[in-house]
Amino acid sequence: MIIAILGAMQEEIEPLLDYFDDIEVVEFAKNKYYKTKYNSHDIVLAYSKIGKVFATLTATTLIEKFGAEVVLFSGVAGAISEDLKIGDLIVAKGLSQHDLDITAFGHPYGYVPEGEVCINADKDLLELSHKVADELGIELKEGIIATGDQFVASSERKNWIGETFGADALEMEGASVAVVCDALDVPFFILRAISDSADMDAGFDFDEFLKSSAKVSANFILKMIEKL
Ligand code: 4EZ
Repeated sequence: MIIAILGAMQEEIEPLLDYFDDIEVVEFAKNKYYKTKYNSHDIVLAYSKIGKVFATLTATTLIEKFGAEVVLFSGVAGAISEDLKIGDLIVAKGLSQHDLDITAFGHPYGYVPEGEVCINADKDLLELSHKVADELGIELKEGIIATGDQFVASSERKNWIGETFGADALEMEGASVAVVCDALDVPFFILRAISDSADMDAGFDFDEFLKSSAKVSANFILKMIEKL
């Protein structure tokens, strides 16, 4: 199988690049794609750069140019739910765009005609992830992830996103990957480890915990691949 592993930032993909050997680098569309083999799989890794537009470009490229048959996202997120602490893992069961707003026309937040407020992730991959977590004794929460082109560092904004979308965590790429994979009919899995709580301390916490939380997420992705 051709497995794509996607992050937004170099720090989110670095632990995986360190893990694999024999990597071939392919440059395309002002980005680098890292190809390798693992067990019987072809793996293609990339970090998209931050935000919805870059994530959309990269997810589409991974599928249309590199032939990805499954897309696994690994990275960090800000917590909304009080249950999520720095370093905790959350997998998205559904994803919404919290900054998509044509409410002036009577539509709900996150909705545009012919789109969906929430896109569901692949059931089989979710099931597999819980199996992997159980086997390893790792706690893995499942919830809604909200995506937008904003680094959220305000309790007010974070609470609004939580209430409006029923979201448990927030970040800046997941829903883009969901839109692309849903449209192209490719199963996807969005995993995030918490780096901050999207409040006034978020900038500081993010800098402090980006690397350690990115590793937590990347390590889990490696365990998932063993089972694919
Ligand atoms: C975006 N990613 C953050 C990129 C920040 C600064 C140089 C995840 C994330 C996040 N996104 C972690 N915490 C967040 C927060 N509080 N708001 C939005 O996917 C780059």
